[in-house]
Order: sequence, then C-alpha cells, then structure tokens
Amino acid sequence: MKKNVGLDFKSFLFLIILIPFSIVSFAKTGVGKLVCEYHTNPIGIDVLKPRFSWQMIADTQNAKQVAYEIRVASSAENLSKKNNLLWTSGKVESDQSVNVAYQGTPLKSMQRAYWQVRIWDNKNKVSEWSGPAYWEMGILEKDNWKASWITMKDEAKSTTSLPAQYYRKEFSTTKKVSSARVYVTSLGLYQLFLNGKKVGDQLFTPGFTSYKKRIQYQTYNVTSMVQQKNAIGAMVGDGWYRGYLGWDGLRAYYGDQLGLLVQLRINYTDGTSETIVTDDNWKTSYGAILKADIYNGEKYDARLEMDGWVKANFNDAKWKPAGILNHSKDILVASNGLPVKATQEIKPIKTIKTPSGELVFDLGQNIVGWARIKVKGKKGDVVTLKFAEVLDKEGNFFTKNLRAAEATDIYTLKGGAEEVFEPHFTFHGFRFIKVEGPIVPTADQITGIVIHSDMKQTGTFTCSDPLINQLQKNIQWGQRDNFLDIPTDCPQRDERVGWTGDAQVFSMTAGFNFDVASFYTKWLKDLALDQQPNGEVPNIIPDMWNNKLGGVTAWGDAAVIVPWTVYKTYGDKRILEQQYASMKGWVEYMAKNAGDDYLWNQNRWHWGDWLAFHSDKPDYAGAVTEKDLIATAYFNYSTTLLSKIAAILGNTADATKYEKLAENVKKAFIKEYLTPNGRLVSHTQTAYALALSFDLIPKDLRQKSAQYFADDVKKFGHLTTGFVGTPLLCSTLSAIGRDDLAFMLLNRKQYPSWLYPVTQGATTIWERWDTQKPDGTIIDGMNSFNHYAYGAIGEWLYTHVAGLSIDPQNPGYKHTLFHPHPGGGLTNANAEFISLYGLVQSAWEIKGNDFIYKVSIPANTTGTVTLPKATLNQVLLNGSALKGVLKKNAKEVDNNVLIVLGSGTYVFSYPGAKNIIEVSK
Ligand code: RAM
Repeated sequence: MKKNVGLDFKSFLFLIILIPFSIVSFAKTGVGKLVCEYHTNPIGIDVLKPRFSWQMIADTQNAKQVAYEIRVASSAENLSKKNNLLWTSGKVESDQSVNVAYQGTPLKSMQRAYWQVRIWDNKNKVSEWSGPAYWEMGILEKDNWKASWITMKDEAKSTTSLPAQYYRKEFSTTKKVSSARVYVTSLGLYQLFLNGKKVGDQLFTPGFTSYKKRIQYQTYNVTSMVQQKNAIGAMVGDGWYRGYLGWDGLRAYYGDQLGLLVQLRINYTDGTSETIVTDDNWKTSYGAILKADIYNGEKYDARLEMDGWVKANFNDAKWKPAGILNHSKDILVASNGLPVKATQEIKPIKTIKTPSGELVFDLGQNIVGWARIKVKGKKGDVVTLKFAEVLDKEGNFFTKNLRAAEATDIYTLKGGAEEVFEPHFTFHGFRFIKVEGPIVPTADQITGIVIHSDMKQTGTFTCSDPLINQLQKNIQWGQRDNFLDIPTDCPQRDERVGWTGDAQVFSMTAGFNFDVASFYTKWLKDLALDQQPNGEVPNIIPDMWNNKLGGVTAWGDAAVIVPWTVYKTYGDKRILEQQYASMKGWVEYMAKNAGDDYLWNQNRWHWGDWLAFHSDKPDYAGAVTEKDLIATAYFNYSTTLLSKIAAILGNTADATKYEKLAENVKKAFIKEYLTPNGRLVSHTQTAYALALSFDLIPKDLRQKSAQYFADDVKKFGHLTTGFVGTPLLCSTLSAIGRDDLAFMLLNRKQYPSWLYPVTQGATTIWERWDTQKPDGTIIDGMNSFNHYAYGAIGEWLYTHVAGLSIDPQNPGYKHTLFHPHPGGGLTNANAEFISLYGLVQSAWEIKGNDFIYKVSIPANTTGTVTLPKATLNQVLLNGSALKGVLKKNAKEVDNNVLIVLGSGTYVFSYPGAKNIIEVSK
C-alpha cells in the first residue's frame, strides 16, 4: 500500500512535464487585472457601491465572456472559505466585465473587503476564480471624525506669503499592532511624517478642490511604520488654499489660516484599537521653509532645520501649543482622484553660459516639477535657482512670459557635508534652470524632478515621420505637465488654473494618451459644485474667482463634453448619472439666455475662437469667427449630447425634450448664419468646422458648405483656427472627404501649423501658433510654451491617421472601429491603446505595392475593420484568402472592405498601396 502512495521517479518526471501544460490550458480562459473604481486595491474610498472591472484572458480568437460571478468577503480567508460573504452575485449571464457595481451588504467606515471573480466563456468553459483583490472604505460617517482641525494660534496676519507651519505630537503604543491607517488633510498643502519618514509618496496633498465645499482627505497604510515610541508630524504650506492664485496678484482666496486634521487609527492584535487625533495637545512651530508659494517658489534656510522633529524624544519646548480651528468637517471627502507623484528624473543635457553671463542648465525637455540640487559649502551660503521655459533670441534666460510668477527657489546652506535640497510646496514649468551663487552646483549635482497626477500611459501613436512623432511626444508631455491634480491651462505663469475650455477641447486626446478616468471624475465634482444655481459654469474649476467671468460658450460646455468623454473612453455610465444635473443645468442656462429665438446671441462676453490666427493682410483677414455663431453652434451640440445621454440613462422624457430643443436651435442657426447657398456668415474655417461636425448644415447644402470650407483652407494654405476650431479642423476635413487638405495642414512646417513649433525645437505644445516667432522673438506676457489646447489634434492622429476609434454605441472599446486613412506621404502608422479590456491596436504599413494592416481586439470585445480601397477578392488574412466566418462577415462598401471581427490579432494585406497613396495625396 505504502509503496503506491509515494511517487516513483518516472511519475515525478511525468508530473513535472504535465504541470506547466495544465497551467497553460487553464490560462486559456482566465481573469486578471482586477481593479476597483479604476484603481488596483484602493484604500480609503467613499464610493458606497464601488465598481469592479477585470480582464478576460484568452488566447483564442472570438473569446467572449457569457457570464460572471463575483464574491466579496471581509477577509481573504473568509473569501476563500466562502464564509460570511458580504456579497455573492451568483452566476450572472452577462458579458459585462467593466464597472460592475457592488450590490452587497452596506459597507462601513474603514471596512476592508476582498473580492474575486470568475467567468464563463462562449465555449462553456469556466475560469478559475481570480486571485483576491481588495478595497478599503474611508471614513464614511461624519461622527467617525474624532480629530479636530488645528492651526497655529496667533500667527501674524500678512499680505504676503508666510512660512510653512510644522506640527508634531508624540505617542506610545504598548501592544502589538495589527494594522494602522492614518486619515489626513489640511487647509493648505501638507506633507505628513511618522517616525522620521514621509508617509506615502503623494505630493500636493490634499489636492485642489472647491475648498469651501469639499476637501479631500487621504488614507495611508502605516502599519509597518508604527513603533512603541512614536512621533507624528506634518508640514503645512500655503498651496492653492492660501497662496497666490490667478493673475490679479491676490492670495488667500480660500482662507487666511492654514489647518491640519490627522486621525491615526491603530488596531492591535488583541482586538482593541486606539485613535491618535489632532487636538490642542499638538505643538506647532515655524521651521526651515520660510516661504512656499506655488507661483513664486520656495525659500528654505537649512540653518533652521530642526533635526529629529518627527522623531520621538525631540525637545519641542520652544514649540507652541496648536490651537483648535473651527472649520467644517462635514465637507471632508475621500480622495478618489489620481495622486500627484514624482515620476521621472531628468539630468541636464547642457551647461550654458548665456551672452549676458548667466549660468544656465538645459534639461532638454520642458517639464513640470523642480530641481533637486546637491551642494557643499559654508553655513549661510546661498544658492538661488530660477526657472524658465526658453532662452530668448539672443540666448539669454527668458522669464517675461511667467508674468508675476517669480518661480525662484532659494536655499541657504547649513554648511559641512554635502546637502541635498528639493522644495516641498511649489512647482515650476521649465526646461532651463538658472543658478546664482555664491554656491553653484555642477550639472551632475542638478536633477530635474518631473511631477504630475500619476496617470498610467494608455496610448501610443507613432508613424513614419519623425516630426509628427515629436508632435505626439509634445502632446503627451503637455498633458503630463498640465495634469497636476486639476487640468491646468499652463504650468508656469501666474495662472495654472482649471480653464474649462482648454479641458473640454483636449479631453478626448487626453483619454487616448493616459488613464484619466478618476482624474476627470474628481474634477467634474468640483465643476458641478462651483456651477451657479442658474446653471452657469464658471470659466475655471475650482473657481476661486466666484464666477467673475461668467459662463461662456465652449468653456461652460465642459460640463457636458468631459463626462461624455469619460463615458466614451471607459464605458462609464455612472459619470453620466453623477453629472446629469450639472449638464442639464448648463443646457438650461443656455436655453434661458437664448430665449425664444434659440439664438445665443445677446451682446455678452465670450472668448470666441480664442487665439485664432490673425493676419495683417486685408485679403486674409477672414479668420475671425463671430462669437454668437460659435455660441449657438455649441448650444446645439451640448443639447444634442444631453438628449443622447438622457436616452442612455433611460430618461425618455428628457431625451425627447432636448432632441426637440436641439432641432429648434439647429433651425435657428440655419436661419441666422447660413445662406441658402451653403455659405456661412462667418466665412471661416472654424465656422465651417463647427457647423459641419455638429451637423448644423442641411443635407442638400453640405456639399456646398464643404466646398466653401475646403476653398478657404486652400486660399490660406494653412489653418486660421483658434482654441474652438482647431480641435475639429482635420477631423471635419476628413469627414468631408478631404484627407488631402487635412494632411497638408498636418505636414505644414511654417507658421501657422502644428509642426512649426516642432521645427523650432519645441518639446511641448505652445499656447499660440506664434509663441516664438520665426526670427526668435517671443511675445511677452500671456504666452506659454506649455498649453495643451492645440494638442487636441492628437485625437485625429489616433482615430484617423492610425484608424483606431471608439464606437459611441458600444463605448469603452467594447466594440472598436478600425479605419486607417493612410496619406500625407506616411508609410506607416501605429496606434496602441490599453483599454479596460486589454490592448487594442491599429497599425498599417505600406510595403512595396502592398498595404498591410494589423489589428488587435481584446478578449470580450469586437471590432469592425474598414480596409481602404480594397476588394473582397484581394484581401489576405495572414497570407491566405478570407474564408469561413470571416468571409461571411465581410462586405464591400464604397470601395472599401468592411469586416466584423471577434477578439484576436489579425494581419490583413492586399495590393493596391499605390492606389491608396494616390487617393490621399
Ligand atoms: C487664458 C488661459 C486659457 C484660456 C483663457 C481664455 O488666460 O491660459 O488658456 O482658456 O485665457
């Protein structure tokens, strides 16, 4: 008997060989990449019904999920034993694998839950249960906040920046810690420390929200940091709350007192717990940060450092007791956005002595963040660092475009060993660093630190033209540099605020480049809160200006368009529900303004086609688009979207109401702005791009309007559009069958064009077409080298040039439309996108006379491929003629071949490249 139980050598070998095979065969249908509310294992969230997404893993074509089962428990052990489940979905016949909402027992404050999922595929195979993932709730009930807001009592009032405040408290534990979480926020920006170490790697916490209405707190797992004798402390700087904000030279918009709120919850292995909270037992002091302002920079005196201030047994006799601050805790919300982090380090590529004798380091890339320096010198020696995006025509350091932002960090040495400095509560937008002595670091003692909201890169676009590839890089850098907790217009001057128009026009491109789901979800909450009771959407969000600029066209429309983008890109229906009242408010606001004639044309302020091309030549002056035409066009567009959204949400009454309203606006637009001959009263590229892409031209006149549009592009030979027209320009030309003109605009290298800045060495997108003139002159004042708005061309590169688009009927890449448009002399283009389902790819190449097209469709999704200028008989799949199901699913339409496909990777090829190139010339 015994003998039979043991393994003989042969069977052992057999098993060794067999095991990997069985793993491979399990892997055929599996689940992975579990996320909850777009995050892997998030902690401290306050979404009461969190949503789960997972990826189906399959190595066969046409893989589909036909059912899923989710189970949730309060511990990993319970989950595996199926004990005390918080929720079990049972087997749900559904192909949904994205954003499935939790439906279990209501979740409690600070509760952790573990979940796992398994799926059934369309071949009736059930996967293994996924490994467990988890999420953890934050503080949900108001009375769970035991901590008090504290502040520095009797701080002298000041009209300029004040030093950062330091807070500390010591405490001991006697029992064994099983888990510890700290919940923390501030009025101003904080950095939290426990026993000498910074807690977490997040920066610019608690983030920028509409502070009077909501303030985020962050949750950190500090289990491994708690000791027997502890010191906890925080530095709090002015930040957006109390620092300078906006171009008026004003500060302290949200309050003139900084504050801190910390609640540390320690659970012990014996089942008891303890909570350490901010109260008047904490102590406070100023320290080495003498000034910390986002625009102006940080002044740090290392001689004033208080060694060991966040360690136990520090002598804080000179510190003063903190005061209790009477500030609401009802406005506290969990932080569910994307934390700001330092993501890259960049070394100078050049050390420059400018003609006027300045010592300047060139990072070779316009970044956002700061410089870390290492220096050695005497106590009291000073290093001054200044930041600039460019050198001027003569090669000197140029900061006139920063306007009032001083962007200067000053470090005073404590002396002795090598010292390392990086600032805490400021950021700069820069490529060049000017160093003023007496102490000057060398190039290898300087490092550029890149910071931004930590978005995963989801998209790549490349093609055969290096200049266009550089343009794409610049677009992506522009996004990194301006997605710093909120979508800013620019990161360097005395502005850096959430301009709604910029965000709106760039949102689709943003959603291709990086994962922005939770980033926008957070910002949209502030948009809704800062919206006026009459629905008016302020120009900037968060709006410290209290709507002083009023709600204007194409800017306020962010209320409708940005949620629509999130819905399209991630299939996120909840964002439509959450923002519905806000969207409706904005549309109703326009409707009220427009009145009975449906024209939003009263004499009021609009930015219009902001920063459009202006020419001095009288013949070419026709680039100004009337603002009220834009206003009525956008009124129609947002109303149309609202009607679609109402239908998606099952609100048929609103769907009909807004469809009617949109129709009336369209009729009014036609009557007021379109001649019976298809000409628009503003005979400009922007007007035609708007009217054609928003479907404001009756069918029988489209051809004529399209001709006027094309003629205008030809007349100028370049674009004339601004913030409003530019994002629609190439896509509208493509839509009217004029890829040739769209590519002409894309390929143009002289001003005005997208590639002109690239030829001038730009590493980000410029605010103006002529931010730097061909002769090197730079316009002073409002003129940024890092404004993403014109980068909105990125969407067209993905969707059109490479051919990868979302199907709005099946959003979030559940069904993808693949339709490449080769042209412009390009010989290849490749777009890749990491969707919630997995990698989607659209890549074409011209090889000799052959057109080769590769598509990848992730499991549990489908696609429709359009092969340009092809016939059914020509098309080869992986080198062989189309057959079987594929052949059945293929048809010829308008000289193209259309094929509906299930998941998988497919390589099509066919001759006729010459034909394709010809057509798109
Ligand atoms: C500028 C901003 C922004 C734009 C507004 C109208 O000050 O930088 O880009 O939206 O003006």
